[in-house]
Amino acid sequence: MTTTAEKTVTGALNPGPLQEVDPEVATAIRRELERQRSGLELIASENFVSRAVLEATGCVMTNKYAEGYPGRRWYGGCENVDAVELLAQNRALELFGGDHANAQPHSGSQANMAALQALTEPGMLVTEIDRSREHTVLGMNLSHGGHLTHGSAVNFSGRSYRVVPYGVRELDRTLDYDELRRLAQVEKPSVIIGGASAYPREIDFARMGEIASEVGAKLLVDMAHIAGLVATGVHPSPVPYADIVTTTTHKTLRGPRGGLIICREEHAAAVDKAVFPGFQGGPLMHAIAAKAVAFAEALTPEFREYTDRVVHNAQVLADRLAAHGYDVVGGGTDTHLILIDLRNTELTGKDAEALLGRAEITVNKNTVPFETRSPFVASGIRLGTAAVSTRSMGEDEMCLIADLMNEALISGGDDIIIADIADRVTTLCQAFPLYPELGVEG
Ligand code: DSN
Repeated sequence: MTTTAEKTVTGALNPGPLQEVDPEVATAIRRELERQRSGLELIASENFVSRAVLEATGCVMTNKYAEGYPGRRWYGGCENVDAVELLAQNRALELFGGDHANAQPHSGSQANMAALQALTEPGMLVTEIDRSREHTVLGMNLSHGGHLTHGSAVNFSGRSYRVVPYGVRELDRTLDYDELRRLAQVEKPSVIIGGASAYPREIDFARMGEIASEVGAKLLVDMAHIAGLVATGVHPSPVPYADIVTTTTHKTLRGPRGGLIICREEHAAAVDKAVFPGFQGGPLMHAIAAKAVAFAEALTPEFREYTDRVVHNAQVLADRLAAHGYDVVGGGTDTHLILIDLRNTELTGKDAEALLGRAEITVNKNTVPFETRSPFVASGIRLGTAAVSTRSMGEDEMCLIADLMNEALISGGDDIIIADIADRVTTLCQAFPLYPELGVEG
């Protein structure tokens, strides 16, 4: 016979720390913290969240089901999650303007699915045999800097709509708005999608809005990469010109992984319906709590200073790489992002990613405009300064990073040279500690 005390313990939550309960996962997390601390993170879509955002991401709201919206839930006990979701919505509108915010998308891709659904009439999603003109969407060509969800043939967007890609001019590899206008006039799309994931220059959303109006199309802007810069006015906002704006929350905006939609009042009901019950069930309330924290941080003057530094750092890094002879696509950058076309070197994007990785510099291979290689090999690398700027690195460090990258890229893969570069990268990173308050275990 068991005692009451024993019964309480049997089947109860194990109160032990992660290291004790699941040492394999704990070890992987500890190693990931160490990797982030000791290497240079130059992936343009990554960043490091604050301690407060991290804390909210790991909070007990992960336990709560809350299908529906604040005040209109399918479950009881939602008073606290209602409070954080309202904070997230209101802070998002304070940051970006617009009439309505939906903070529930689990990701940018799901935000884009919901936005496209909201902008197209029922029945406009097409089948393989019905790719007629009225279902057309214009989206930026993936290899010119667009995104999978803007019409790639392997994605829901390209499978569900008749997609006509637009892109950059061969001459200077900047967005060709005249060609976009011509395509819009010929193709008469229902929706034009603006925004990019590998385009370094400022995007003229006002001009895109004009083109959309001229042909009676809706404008959907995915500002995922530049959201932090838009929040502080460092990049012009799409919100005044677009019917719907989508974003992720974890890139330059420096929040938790997730998505967000801002829209005009006329689309609010359709957006909410498309997110839930259209594409998602229960929202991730811990992530929404962390989004609320990140939005509050982005409203501070410190965040404005941060975004200024992000762009300045990218410009310094781009200039120094150009001085080493690298071909900077678009002739430079107005954002956090740099795209290098390696076709004037012996290296593919895949080679460069691997070489730099061995030197503790993390980048991703990327296709470049007018690409001639497969996306698995690619002719370019994409860089971003959001994460290194969060570590407080500045001009001097950007010059050093460009020099170290160049040394690695011309090393021929020599083990001794690469090991020496990796040592210098680690020394640089140690001077800009990441999450020192988390200690060794994370
Ligand atoms: N995967 C993201 C990026 O790296 O840009 C976009 O979804």
